[in-house]
Amino acid sequence: QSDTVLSALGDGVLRLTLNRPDKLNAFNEEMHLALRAGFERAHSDDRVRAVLLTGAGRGFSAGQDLGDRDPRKGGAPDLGHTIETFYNPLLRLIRGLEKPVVCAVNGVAAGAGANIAFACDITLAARSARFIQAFAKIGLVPDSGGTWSLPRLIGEARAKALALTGEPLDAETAANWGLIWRVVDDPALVDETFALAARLAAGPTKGLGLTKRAIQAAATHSLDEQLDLERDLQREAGLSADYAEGVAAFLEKRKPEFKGR
Ligand code: T3D
Repeated sequence: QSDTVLSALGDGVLRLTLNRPDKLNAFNEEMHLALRAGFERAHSDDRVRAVLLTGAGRGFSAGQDLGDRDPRKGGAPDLGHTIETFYNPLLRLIRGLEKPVVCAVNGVAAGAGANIAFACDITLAARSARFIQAFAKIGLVPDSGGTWSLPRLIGEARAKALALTGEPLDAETAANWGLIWRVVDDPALVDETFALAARLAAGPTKGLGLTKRAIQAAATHSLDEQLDLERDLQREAGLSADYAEGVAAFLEKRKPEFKGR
């Protein structure tokens, strides 16, 4: 058990809080493993119906802990190995989780920290937050899916400008461009994102998970492939207990009680 990621389950929401505030929640190996364990739990624990990812202190995450990459302490590290061992599995866990992942960007999100926020399903940011493709400042390439998500979310021109300059982007512009869902006044961020995550967690999460799968698949599908996928997933959703409950509740003019099955 590591305190580099705080983990709390309530109202069906697994809240994962990056917790190295002195380092703006930069990733060291311990925090990577703790966050991975959190998302693995989200995959396997049926009580988890949604995840809320956020950071402790004034930052969301400053990406890789550069203190662990000090060239004065040894030879060049194999970053391909660290990406394969830590960042890529994390991205696959977030994208592959068939439950909503809400991200509350409470402050600066730099490097991998920014791109992890963009990989979540619904990302809200505090008005004071900013996003930085910090890789450009130290001679690296955007990772954590950044070269995939940025052009898809905001187009090649803006993606290249952000990635090549490393200029910070304020939260309001990030929302206007469609990089994130919404900006929230700083004091309201925690309550608003938790309320959203809890609302999703109380919803028909089986169907929400299938919806996530469908929208993500569209990135590589033709229209025909996507129509076939929609048919298959709708068949699966139509067999769920939540669908039966949703229709019954509508017809009986009452609030549905979804179970995520
Ligand atoms: O290596 C691999 O495995 C490959 C994968 C790479 C993925 C990546 O994410 S590469 C990109 C790494 N991140 C960065 O380059 C960002 C570095 N940080 C910054 O540029 C700035 O800190 C920020 C723009 C994010 C915030 O600036 P500011 O002025 O608000 O805060 P600060 O004073 O710079 O930082 C506060 C403290 O956090 C400070 O420590 P101190 O002086 O108070 O003891 C600073 O050193 C520390 N900190 C911030 N970022 C990192 C960090 N310590 C280690 N690693 C960091 N990334």
